[in-house]
Amino acid sequence: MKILWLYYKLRTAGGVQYSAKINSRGPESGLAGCGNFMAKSKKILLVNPLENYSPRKYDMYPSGALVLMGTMAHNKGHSVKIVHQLTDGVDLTELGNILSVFKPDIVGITMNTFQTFHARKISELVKKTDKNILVVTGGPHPSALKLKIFEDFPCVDVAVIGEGEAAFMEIVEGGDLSVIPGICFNNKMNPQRPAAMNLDYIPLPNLNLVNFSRNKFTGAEPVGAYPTMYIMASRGCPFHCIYCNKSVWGNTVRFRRPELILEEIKWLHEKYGVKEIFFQDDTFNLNREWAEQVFNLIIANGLNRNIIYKTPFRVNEKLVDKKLLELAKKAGFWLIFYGVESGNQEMLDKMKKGITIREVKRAFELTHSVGLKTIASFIVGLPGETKKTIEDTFNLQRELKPYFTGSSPAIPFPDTEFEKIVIEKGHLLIYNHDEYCLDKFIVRTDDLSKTDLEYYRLDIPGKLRLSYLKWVLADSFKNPGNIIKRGKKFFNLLVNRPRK
Ligand code: B12
Ligand code: SF4
Repeated sequence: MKILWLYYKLRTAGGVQYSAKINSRGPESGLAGCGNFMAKSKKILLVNPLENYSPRKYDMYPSGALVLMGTMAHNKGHSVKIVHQLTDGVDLTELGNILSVFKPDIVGITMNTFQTFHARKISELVKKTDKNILVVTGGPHPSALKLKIFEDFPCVDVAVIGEGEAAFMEIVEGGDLSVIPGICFNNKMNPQRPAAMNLDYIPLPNLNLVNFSRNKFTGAEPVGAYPTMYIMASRGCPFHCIYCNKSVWGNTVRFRRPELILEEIKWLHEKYGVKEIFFQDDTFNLNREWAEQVFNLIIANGLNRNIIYKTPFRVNEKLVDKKLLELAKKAGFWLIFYGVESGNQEMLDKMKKGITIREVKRAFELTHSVGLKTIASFIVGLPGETKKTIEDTFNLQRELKPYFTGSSPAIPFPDTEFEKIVIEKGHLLIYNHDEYCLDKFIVRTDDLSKTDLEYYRLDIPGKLRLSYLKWVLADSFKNPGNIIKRGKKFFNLLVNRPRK
């Protein structure tokens, strides 16, 4: 009777339908032997690949995806190892050693579009080491590419599309790959998995899995205090900016319970000594009532005394006002990140940003008036960009007087409207994701060539050197260890400016 009950529990746990027919790709698929997962503790290696091109020595933060899924698998009794290739200094040879010693059943690779080259190399290495290891990938890039991922990544067995934790746990627990919703397997796409509406299941992150205490993660600049970590307090965004890849969280916004967010803050602070938290939500001020609850709980629990916070807000008049900003300030927020993107209204309209220049100016004035610092972030090279629109951006940037600012080249991420536009217009200059990276133009506009864009964009920091220098000096006093790193960056900015 007990055995029957256990069997029933195993079949129904977490809504997972288990099947004996796990290895549905058959022995010739290279998965022979890895199907027999049921009721056995698995060894899972999770890897955050290097970026295609990166000047960085360390990751800014641990991969939220790997920490989340690693924690869930660890809590279920599986043996989990997480590798950040960059921060841990793990090249392919070292990874080969890890594979030989750890002998994982599953290797999970997280992948955004700037990590394709190394993600592929890792998947190839895994299959070369042992073809029975199941290679699973997920993240914004596979979620955007869906079935096409197998063309570019022949050594990947399973691609998890969108939100990954439920699907991944089902894979780990031995679910039938041919029916698990939300995955691509065997060149077929299984039915979509609906977005998780209740996010209460998200566990407290086990940062021991990434050896967080050694404090190598640099944080996203500017950092107000170390150690720094981030929290995703909500998922999804209802806006439709043409350059944004939303293939993971989608348009339906879901908010985590403020009490559980508070618990995560306490956990990060008490267990790992975290002193700065970056709420990286797409728009923290989308739901005013919820944001106020979070701020009030932080204040009521005294978590504004030893921890500081930063977060993105939208500038829209109906979303931001002085009262909200004052409450944020009281809750220990020191920096608000605004995605301004352009100083030209037509450009904002074309990119469907849903904001006006007037709202931008108003938000910056209000934010500064309550004593909060700001980041103004811009994109150069979206459709319609001209010399004049970039000049408008310089001018707005100077007028806003942000504490920190920067611009990124517009990147046509897969599955975005921007990608469709540049392909249609013949403005996509390189169609090889391995070449995509943070600092390179791969598009042109009607008016501007790639070289024009490079030149005019670097002129933006030219106009803003003073503000950057001011920040570097202030930060160097607070964190002397960063002086050399920042100095180099500033020097590069001055010297490596392309000349026409
Ligand atoms: C936090 C964040 C960062 C942080 C930290 C990222 C990190 N270490 O995890 C920092 C500041 C470092 C960062 C940097 C960059 N980011 Co960023 N970032 C985000 C943000 C806001 C949230 C990501 C996150 O942590 N979510 C929480 C975790 C739990 O979710 P997740 O990573 O998506 O993982 C889920 C699924 O994707 C899936 N999954 C992911 N990996 C795996 C692996 C396996 C095996 C499985 C089964 C499932 C799975 O399951 C997870 C759980 O549901 C997203 C926007 C967004 N709202 O998603 C952008 C986003 C991921 N970033 C983006 C970009 C472009 C960048 C940058 C390249 C540059 C930039 N301008 O921001 C850099 C470079 C990063 C790099 N390593 O190459 C893009 C990626 C687009 C693309 N197609 O690749 C996004 C989607 C923003 C956007 N809408 O355009 N980013
Ligand atoms: S850029 Fe920000 S506001 Fe625009 S769609 Fe993406 S997440 Fe939403």
